[in-house]
Amino acid sequence: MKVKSKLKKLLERNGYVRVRNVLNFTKDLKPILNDMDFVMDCLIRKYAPKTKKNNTLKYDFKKKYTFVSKLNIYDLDQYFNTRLPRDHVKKDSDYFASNSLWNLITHKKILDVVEKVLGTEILCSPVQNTRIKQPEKKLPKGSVYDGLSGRTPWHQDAAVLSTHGQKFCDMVTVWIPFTKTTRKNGCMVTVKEINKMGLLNHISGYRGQVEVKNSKLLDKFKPIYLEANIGDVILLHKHSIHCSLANRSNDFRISADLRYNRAGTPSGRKPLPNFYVRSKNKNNITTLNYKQWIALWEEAKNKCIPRKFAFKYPLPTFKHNKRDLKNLLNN
Ligand SMILES: O=C(O)CCC(=O)C(=O)O
Repeated sequence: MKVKSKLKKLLERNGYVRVRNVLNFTKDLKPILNDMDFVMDCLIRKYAPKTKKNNTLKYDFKKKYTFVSKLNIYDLDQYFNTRLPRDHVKKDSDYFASNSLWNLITHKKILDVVEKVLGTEILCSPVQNTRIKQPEKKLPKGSVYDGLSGRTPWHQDAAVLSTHGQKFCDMVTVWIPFTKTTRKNGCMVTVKEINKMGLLNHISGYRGQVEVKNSKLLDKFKPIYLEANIGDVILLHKHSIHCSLANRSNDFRISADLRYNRAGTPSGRKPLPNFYVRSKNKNNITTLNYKQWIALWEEAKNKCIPRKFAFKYPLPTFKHNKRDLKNLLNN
């Protein structure tokens, strides 16, 4: 059944929609920050010098994170993200899968919004991130263009899927701020209606970041700053070209980006968990609670260990540069 909602129309036309006041900070978001705080405590207990442990465990969230980020923990972001490490998946590979995050992923109010775009048959996509961004001036130089802790380069979300997923995944991104997000602290930026260009050629940045080819050309378009209040969510079309700015404030900017795909379309990240979160047929919903969700990730891990990677995707590269932004703009 084709979905006909105002929201979907807007998303397909503009490439983004800001939906106001969907979530409640105390009930829906703060529990996730609390769980991240717990993860930081575990990391401090494991990695901090003995003499500093007791004191730092009493720090508040931000001071603690700043401390933890200086401990030189390999792949620190992994501890705050619900995904397996991209490479070298091992039996003890850790990931952030708390009950609070499960509650967010399956939140009725989020699914009500998603249903207006994808229809009633909705799967949770394994392409999801949390992003804890310190003021850019506090970041090590190498992390400034790392999208989980620094600026995110111009890209389309469909570009980070398998070739099959790039072609056939019907997906929507739900971006959720845990802190008020402004131009100053690094909100996302997009260009209205640029999603209509379809999937473009991307290149790999200096740290493997996925970036639209010739992205400098986007500077000449009028930017749409996707500022958002706590409680709002921002929806992105899979072909929306977007990036995020530097955090030039003195405070943290924290967000999560969840994704959902329409049942019957591929996730683009096989064999990672891709399960029904809403369906008219209740028998389709087989992952009913947090523990079953973790079991799916552990099952996926066991499939990834022998092949040693969790996901790989070829950058979209169409022949003869025909999908280069540069060429499309000249047409
Ligand atoms: O939050 C950010 O910095 C970027 C998010 C993003 O690019 C995405 O969700 O696709």
